[in-house]
Amino acid sequence: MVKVVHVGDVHLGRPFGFLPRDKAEKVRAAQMAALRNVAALAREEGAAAVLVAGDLFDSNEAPGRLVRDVQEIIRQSGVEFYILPGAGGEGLEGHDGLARNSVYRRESWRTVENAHVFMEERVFYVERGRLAIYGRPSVPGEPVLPRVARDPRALFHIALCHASVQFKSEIEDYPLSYDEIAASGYDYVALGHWHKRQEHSSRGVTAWYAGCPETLEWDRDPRGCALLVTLEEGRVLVEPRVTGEFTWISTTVDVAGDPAGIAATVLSRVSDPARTLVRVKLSGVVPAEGAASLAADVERALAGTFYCSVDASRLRPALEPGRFPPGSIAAEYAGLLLARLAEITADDPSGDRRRRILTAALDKGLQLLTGEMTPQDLDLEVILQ
Ligand SMILES: [Mn+2]
Repeated sequence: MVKVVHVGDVHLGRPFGFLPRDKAEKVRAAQMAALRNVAALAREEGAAAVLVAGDLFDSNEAPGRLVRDVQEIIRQSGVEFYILPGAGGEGLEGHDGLARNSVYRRESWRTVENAHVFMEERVFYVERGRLAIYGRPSVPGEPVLPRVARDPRALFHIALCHASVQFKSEIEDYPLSYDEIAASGYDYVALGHWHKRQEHSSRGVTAWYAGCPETLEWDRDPRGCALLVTLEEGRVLVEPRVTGEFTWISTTVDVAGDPAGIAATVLSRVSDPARTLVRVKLSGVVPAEGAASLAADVERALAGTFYCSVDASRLRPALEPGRFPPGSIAAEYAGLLLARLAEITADDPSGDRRRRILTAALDKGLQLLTGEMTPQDLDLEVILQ
């Protein structure tokens, strides 16, 4: 049995420009803490390696002090780190890819004996050759999975890959198909590039995105994780383990209630307000001039959270029956859903849920019908990279 810890997309040094400066600083410190948590997890589990599937840094321009701090965490961890640079080749943009100014070309990496970077396609052997770890830096227009020959004496074969799984046809940046995953024959493919934990195993080959060890934005994993991967003969076990410090919660609340009630609804989902970033999307119907003051009131009521952002852009004035021409699809659609909403009575036990669903259908449907939203926007709400 061999264990490894898989992470990716750490994005150390990210600016978090939407946050006030002092809070952005704290989230960057949490990213560093998450990296220490990853190392601690690997030590506690006796993992043979930490695999970083690209984007360890947010940018090749990472300040020298940040790079030294990261190297110090790795050096002191006592764990072997195998690091695939992010996408982007010579002369190409890329978070921490192998451009001329690549963060991995800095001399200081030579002093970190337990950091192993895939500067080209190659294989590293660990556990006295029992485990082979393959990687190939992603370059546009080229296959993303490593093709280097396999040593049949190794018991387990793992590939690191920074790519986009083609779960649908329009995905084009560093594409990786399910057929390629299945044909690769690896025991495990450690994927990076998408910031949300998800499985993309294909016909017997186990493949996962680990998401981010510290969450970077809303609508991804609420809390950052690493994947603890246990390889046994004929079996691969993948378990998420929390490494993140902050929780990111995004929620849509109907404005039928007052600001205190809205805040209470949001807070019922928050266990540690001081370590939670909350985004509240207000939905529903208000008089046009009331939207800004309602947003401010909700923000004040949630001041006990680490950070709170209230999005009032989805609020809309009451639908006027005359807005859409009679007989048009929009008028029929709005009329149908409004009639259904009117049928829900206060003593209906599932009324709140039904009201939320119907209101969301009304909002999204009318946005689609009026062209404010495209079907692609709806897709993106489901799977985000
Ligand atoms: Mn990334």
